[in-house]
Amino acid sequence: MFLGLGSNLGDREAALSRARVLLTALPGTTVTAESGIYVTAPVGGPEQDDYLNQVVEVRTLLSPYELLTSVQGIEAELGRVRDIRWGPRTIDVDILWYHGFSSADARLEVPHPRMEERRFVLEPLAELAPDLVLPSGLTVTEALAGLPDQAVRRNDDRTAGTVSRRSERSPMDHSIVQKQIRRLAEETGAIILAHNYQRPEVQDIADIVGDSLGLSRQAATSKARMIVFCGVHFMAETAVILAPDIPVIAPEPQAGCAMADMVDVEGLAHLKAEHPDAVVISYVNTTAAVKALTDICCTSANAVEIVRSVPAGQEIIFTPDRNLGRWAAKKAGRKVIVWPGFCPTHDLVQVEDVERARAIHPAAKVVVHPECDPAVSDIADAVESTSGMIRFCREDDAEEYVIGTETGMIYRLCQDVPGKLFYPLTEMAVCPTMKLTTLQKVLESVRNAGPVVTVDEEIRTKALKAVQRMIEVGA
Ligand code: A4P
Ligand code: MG
Repeated sequence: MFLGLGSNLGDREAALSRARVLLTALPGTTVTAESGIYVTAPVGGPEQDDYLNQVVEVRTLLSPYELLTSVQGIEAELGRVRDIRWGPRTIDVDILWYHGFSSADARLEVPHPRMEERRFVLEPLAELAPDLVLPSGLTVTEALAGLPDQAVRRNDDRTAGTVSRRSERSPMDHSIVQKQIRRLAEETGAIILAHNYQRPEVQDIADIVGDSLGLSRQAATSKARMIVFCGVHFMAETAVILAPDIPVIAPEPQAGCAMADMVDVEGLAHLKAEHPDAVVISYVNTTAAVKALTDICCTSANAVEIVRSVPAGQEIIFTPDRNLGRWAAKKAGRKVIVWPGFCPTHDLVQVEDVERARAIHPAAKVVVHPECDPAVSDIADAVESTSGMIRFCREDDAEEYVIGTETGMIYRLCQDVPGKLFYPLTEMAVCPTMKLTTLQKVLESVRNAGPVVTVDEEIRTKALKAVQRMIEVGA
């Protein structure tokens, strides 16, 4: 996404700088590159002072209209008054370009209809994206060559070094800590596993990124001296269940799973007593203690298959996710008694989000996770686990996808399925505990070889049976 910033009233430089800070503070948004700042003579409008103009590149999980509302909020906060069209302004933030989106709606015209005529836009844009092809079919460089001269000058008299240049990654430079972690991991023989929902900078230092079971399977066959599991607690426990001889480290021991905590041993024992012949299927998103009371585990990738594997006529209890349980039961054509748990992050996705996403991205397919409400899954183009999403988007012939799962998955898909576009179904889908694991915590955990996750041996052997049965059905 490219935004044009302009100011010709008040402290112009401070306004541009403050706008960049406020952009970075928007949810799911980072300024990834900034052009230099240009002093430009006003184009159109009443007689007014020179402008300072700049173009910034942002990555955002906000939809185009959410971004528009947000930038108008920033303009208001910076004292923008709209009295005369093209009149003097403390700040103007225009959405020049939103990848994969175009619109002629007067509320939001994208690409910006006047950008090709304006040197004060194209000169700074050329620093960031000279080869970007504009609606006329010309690249930024070619469009600039055909423009009449306008008084536009790069403002290089600012203190040396303060003019930012294009940076490939987010403005927060993680590279030093990342190098330290990788060096320590190699020295100590640690393998770092990261879930698809982890922060991008944590995914980047992992040996393997994947879904919870895929990662635990890696743990089971690993020859590493220790396993650093960047995810949530039940995932580290599952690794301990499968790889009891290797210390499993959880960099952030407070990172739990709200859904896993919704089913407790006493409650499940009670339900089992009411249905003594029922087969208990538990999603891997459960504690080891609940797994120990379970006959067979499942993941979102194999839930349908596991439900189907239960002999017809036998009762089934499904814990803890009511959404996954109902969806799998429907697909398998079976009746299940579902535990009323849910993932708070997926459960907030609504049918209206799908309708809105389809209106904004008409060419995109909507792919959601089965932890979403069944009303959402029913209208999606595909319902897939996280590993299933990667496979689906890679093999499918569409070029754009709206993704209904935790937003960390967008980063994963961009890495694993290059050349396609991914939008979050809602930027609200952020798992608070998945994001607790920071690079700093990973560094400390590798350095301290702790905190180590433990599982009582009796519970572990019982839980292992439920996990192994699942693996046997899969095989
Ligand atoms: N709107 C439609 N499309 C967009 C978009 N892509 N980005 C709607 C942002 N807003 C968009 O915008 C008016 C309405 O346009 C908004 O309510 C929004 O829903 P505004 O920012 O309030 O008004 P404006 O900036 O005065 O108008 P506009 O049409 O955006 O003007 P421009 O094209 O930005 O021109 N000379 C120099 N040297 N430097 C400048 O920065 N800027 C202008 C304004 C004129 N001359 C200039 C400069
Ligand atoms: Mg404007």
